[in-house]
Amino acid sequence: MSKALDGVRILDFTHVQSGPTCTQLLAWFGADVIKVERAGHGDATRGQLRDIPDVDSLYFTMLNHNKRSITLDTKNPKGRAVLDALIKTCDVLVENFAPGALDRMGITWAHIQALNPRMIVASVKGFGPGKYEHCKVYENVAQCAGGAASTTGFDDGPPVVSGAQIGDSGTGLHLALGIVAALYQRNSTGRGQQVLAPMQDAVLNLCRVKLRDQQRLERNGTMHEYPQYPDGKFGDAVPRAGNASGGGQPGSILKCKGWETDPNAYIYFITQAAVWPAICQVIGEPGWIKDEAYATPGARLLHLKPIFARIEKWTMSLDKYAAMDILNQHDIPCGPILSMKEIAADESLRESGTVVEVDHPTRGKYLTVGNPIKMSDSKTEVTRSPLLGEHTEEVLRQLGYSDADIANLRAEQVI
Ligand code: CAO
Repeated sequence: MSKALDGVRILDFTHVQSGPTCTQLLAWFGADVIKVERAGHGDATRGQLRDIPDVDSLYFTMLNHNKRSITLDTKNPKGRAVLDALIKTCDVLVENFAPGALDRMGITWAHIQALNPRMIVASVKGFGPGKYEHCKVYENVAQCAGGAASTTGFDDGPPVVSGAQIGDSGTGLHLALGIVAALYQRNSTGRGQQVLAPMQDAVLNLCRVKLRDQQRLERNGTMHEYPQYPDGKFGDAVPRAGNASGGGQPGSILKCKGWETDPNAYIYFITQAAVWPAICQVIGEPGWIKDEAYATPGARLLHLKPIFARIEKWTMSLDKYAAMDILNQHDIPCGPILSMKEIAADESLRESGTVVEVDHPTRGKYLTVGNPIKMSDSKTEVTRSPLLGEHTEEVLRQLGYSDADIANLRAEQVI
């Protein structure tokens, strides 16, 4: 079966997490991704958070599937020549170096354009143009600068960063979309272009609803779906909303049976207006269906705390899966709080290829997250990440280098 991005060649100059998630997605869609790593060192994540001595870390292997790896000292003139040859033959260069690093290597936009005017150059940076454009940025910095941290957590606690890597993997997703859009536009223009996805901007895009709420707050001084309503106080910026549902359907995380010992014995429960009568029946409060204090969504907003306290009395009598089974029978939107242990064992996620077991020559079998985007005519097969420089000779031969050239480059530690 063909793949969506068959024939697309990616010069993958990415490292750590944000850039590699982008090129991994492109590889899963069928692109030939050639990861260029520093000779002798490789992507720093190969050695970070290792669980097995001298073996590529899960950090690296889980971000670099389906790629080829070559080592190259791009600051050596002979290494630069190899890089230039790659620029001439690839469609896209993806990088997430610190600001200015590519220019310092001599790989400017003008240089790339002169070699290959069809090349798309895609970059992740921490910030876009402006006062912070020269800053190095990691995940949590982006979550803080993009508005996620100030709006996450509880009202009486400090800002909180999310376990979801919205700064790194979230930006990688944004960049991948920019790249495929640029490839599509190139079909009609014949030209490459620069694609930039700043991490702050990507996080803000994912926090769009909070900028919506900032404006609602400024206009009305209150927001009725927030836990600060009706008893607490609002300040002049969007407050942290705990586990309140961000939309117009109030929701909360509620304890289930076993919560005293199991940190994940909880369920997310949404009091969707359409199923309010069913909720009342299920929890044993049929009188609430007609009671004026509870009958309408507007009235309920004044009583969310006692409503959820009553629902929790019911959820605490059941384990989260049993509660989910009953609620689903009534179309009441809910979801169990799943631990990573539970997700790793989830049969549906395994069947769909979102949780995949991969075999690696030095580490053995490990679990990874496969392609979360499913396409009917471009199936993803997850293959292991490459060893450092595993494909250096193969790629150099494809570029026309002879065995003697390759031996010389190796002797001079360029590869
Ligand atoms: N051969 C020779 N030199 C190479 C090379 C190669 N193959 N690959 C990289 N280098 C060099 C770079 O040219 C750079 O040299 P200079 O500092 O002399 O310009 C140097 O290696 C280090 O690159 P870096 O500054 O990007 O790396 P760092 O570890 O200091 O910083 C990070 C890491 C992530 C903070 C920074 O790259 C960054 O801000 N990137 C943009 C934002 C981003 O993607 N952040 C998310 C990372 S995932 O959490």
